[in-house]
Amino acid sequence: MKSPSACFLYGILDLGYLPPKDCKRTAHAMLEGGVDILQLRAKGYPLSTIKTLASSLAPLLHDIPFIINDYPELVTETGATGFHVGQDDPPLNQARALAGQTALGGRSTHNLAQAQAAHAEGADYIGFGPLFPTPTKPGRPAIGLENIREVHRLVPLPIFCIGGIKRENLPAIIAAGARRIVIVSGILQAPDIRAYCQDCKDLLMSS
Ligand code: 3NM
Repeated sequence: MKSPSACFLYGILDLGYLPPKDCKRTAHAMLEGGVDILQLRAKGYPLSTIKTLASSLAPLLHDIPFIINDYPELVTETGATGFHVGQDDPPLNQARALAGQTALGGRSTHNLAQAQAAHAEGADYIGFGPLFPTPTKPGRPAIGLENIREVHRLVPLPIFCIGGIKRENLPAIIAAGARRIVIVSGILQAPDIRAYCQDCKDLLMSS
């Protein structure tokens, strides 16, 4: 299994953009395009649907970490690798108690203090954003590019910049200091998901 530090392009199967029936096909295209770590994000879906879907996706992923958003209690029974939680969710040690001690735990952070706190509580990686306003999390204030270098200086974890990232603005985000990124709508709305991921991965790996 790849460790988060070996991951650069983080993809999300977000059921706000695609129905459960399209997840396998989309996951394949993302993996072919070089996505290194994949999350299932299913806001508002019943737990039973998330459980069934995650269980059907986990075996496809082999050495790609498979992360479940919000539900650490589903990690073990679905065969996922880990969980991702937000700022309003319980401490990571509580989530790990549900997910199993070997589960990867990620936390969304929106400023430097939150990023340092996530490191202190034992997160395996963090999200840092949203860099730009995004329809995927409407109303969330953008934090811009100014603190990307500083968060990398302060926090010795894999840091995945997120929020409003597209292939088009990726060079500017990399120039601002990002090494790892999450893209949700850019990938899921691309006419050719495999090619889109490949382009983004090439940009990340050549930086
Ligand atoms: N978390 P897109 S921003 C799921 O800042 C999520 O924590 C964010 O979607 C955070 O690539 C975000 O479509 C949405 O902008 C990212």
